[in-house]
Formats: sequence, C-alpha cells, structure tokens
Amino acid sequence: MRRYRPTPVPASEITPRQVYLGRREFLTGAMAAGLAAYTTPGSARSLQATRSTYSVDDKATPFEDVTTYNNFYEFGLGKDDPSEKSGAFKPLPWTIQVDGMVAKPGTFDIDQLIKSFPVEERIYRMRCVEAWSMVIPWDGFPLASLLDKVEPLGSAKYVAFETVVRPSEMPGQSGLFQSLPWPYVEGLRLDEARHPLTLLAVGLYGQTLPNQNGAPIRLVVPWKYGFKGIKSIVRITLTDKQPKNTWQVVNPTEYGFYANVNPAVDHPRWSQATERPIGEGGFFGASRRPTLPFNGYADEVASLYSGMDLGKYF
Ligand SMILES: Nc1nc2c(c(=O)[nH]1)N[C@H]1C(S)=C(S)[C@@H](COP(=O)(O)O)O[C@H]1N2
Ligand SMILES: [Mo]
Repeated sequence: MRRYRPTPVPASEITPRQVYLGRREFLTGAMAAGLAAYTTPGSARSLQATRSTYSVDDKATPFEDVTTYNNFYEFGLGKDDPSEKSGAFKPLPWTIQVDGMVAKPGTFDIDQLIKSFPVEERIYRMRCVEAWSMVIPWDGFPLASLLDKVEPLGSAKYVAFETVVRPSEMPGQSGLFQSLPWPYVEGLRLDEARHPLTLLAVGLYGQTLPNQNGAPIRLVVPWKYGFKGIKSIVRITLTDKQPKNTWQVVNPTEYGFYANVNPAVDHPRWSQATERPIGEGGFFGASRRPTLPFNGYADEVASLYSGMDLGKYF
C-alpha cells in the first residue's frame, strides 16, 4: 500500500512541478500560485530540496486546495479566512528563539536555518481532527537537526512550541471576539520531537510557505491530528513538564496532548473511522476513505507508545 521512495535523489532529479501536478491541475496551480503571491507579496521564493525516503506515493492534494482550505485561527475561523486575510502578515525577517533545558540556547534567523540544514521534500499525509485529509509535499528539515544544535540537557523530557502574536497583522487576534487564547501553543514528548518523521516545514510544493500555511516555519507531525502542526513558530522551549497545547486547554474533554490519529477512538461529536480527502470527487462525490492507525505511520511510530493504552491517550 504505502511504498517508500528508495533513496534520496538530488534536487535536479525532482519531478518538475508541472508534471507532478498534471496538466490541468498545473493550470489551476499556477492560478493559485498567483493568489499565494498576492497574499504574500514578493515573498514566495523557490527552495532547493532533496526528495526524502519518508515520502508516500499517494497523489498530492492540488496546490490550490492546500493553500485555500486552511485552519489558522489567528486569521479567522473560516477555511477561507487564512488565505483571504493574511495579506498583511510579514513572515520576514523572522527569528526563532530556542531555550529552556538546553546547553546552547540561541536565536536563529530563518534564512540561516534554511541555509544550514539540507531542505528535504517530504510528501506526507495530513489528517485533521475534523475528519478531512490531504497529502502535502512539504519542504523542510527534521526538528531533530535543530534540537541537536542546541544540545538538550538530560533533564529535558518535552518540547514546547509557541506561535507569533501580532494583532496588527492577524485579524483573528484583534477585535472583540477572540476565538482562542494567544499565543497558540503546542507540545511534544522529546522522543516524538526527535523522531525522523517530525519536520519543521519551511515550504510546500517547492516554494516558501504561504502565510496561510504557517509562514515562515511550522511543525508537521504526520501521525498526529493536524492541530499539532503549530504554525508561524517564534519560540521552542525544552522542558521537564508536559507542555500545554491550545486545543486541550480550551476543550479538554475533546482534545488531548497526544492526539495520535486513531480511527478506533471517536471524537465525542463524530466518528474518526473515515476521512474526507480534500480536492477529490467534488461536492457530491466526496468519497470518504478509511482512516489508518497513526495516519498510516504505525510501522514507524507505534513503538513510541508501547505499553500505553492507546484507547485512553488521545
Ligand atoms: N498557530 C496555529 N497553528 C495551527 C492552527 C491554528 O489555528 N493556529 N490550526 C491547526 C489545525 S487544526 C490544522 S488542521 C493545521 C492546518 O494546516 P494547513 O492549513 O497548512 O493545512 O494547522 C494547525 N496549526
Ligand atoms: Mo485541524
């Protein structure tokens, strides 16, 4: 079913984008690229990425869907809000502070990070807790590479993440109605954070991240529900206490710390057994498909949770 690509290949051998998307989709993709360029004025740059062994062969969700059907509450609650209301957001210049239980804390410039680590293309499944799914070609580097740089202390057990707070550029953070407490925060166990699948994405479809997808840098943890993929990160802190994550804080009966994709454990308000792939089948033909344990990544990650009752930890 899922096959790994055998070996990394040099950037020059990566399928040209128009072939990859298919002709018709390339045309809509080109239109969407125009839209993305509009919402991120002058900032879309292409990235040189090597393809990774961790990719899946599933057909990628069209660029247009990946960049117009989004969850990013800092820009509003609607799926259209992030692409339509993120035009004022400035993802550059950008630094990430990495601190807490580390030997070498530091503040890193996004451009330096992109230069200092090899950027890989990783085609990952993404499963939102709302039961829709996509297949997204990300460009990024393993979170472990950044963690190695700061040298976590033996006492560090978890990694906490924080999104930027910029009410002047993020309409969902200003005004009378605030949908969530800010900053949006997330967390992983240190071994989850160090897992080779755990990615810091700096781009998708071979170019820097559109604002709506979490520019300039966001987390991608493909075996967990999409909300763990915190966007527009400004701070990463190593700690010995289980970090808070925004959705668990606002609704602890529905969302947990682990949030591993598990078709056997229903959300209190809907089934998690199947999912709706975005960009397939049109409105009526929206063909659901079964959701896989750990979103299809069980072989790689199930061992992280041996001894844990997976029906209990959500
Ligand atoms: N800061 C922040 N990060 C966030 C969110 C958000 O509202 N704010 N939404 C999450 C949810 S619920 C999902 S499904 C994914 C969506 O990522 P995408 O829009 O790039 O597909 O981002 C996650 N990261
Ligand atoms: Mo989500």
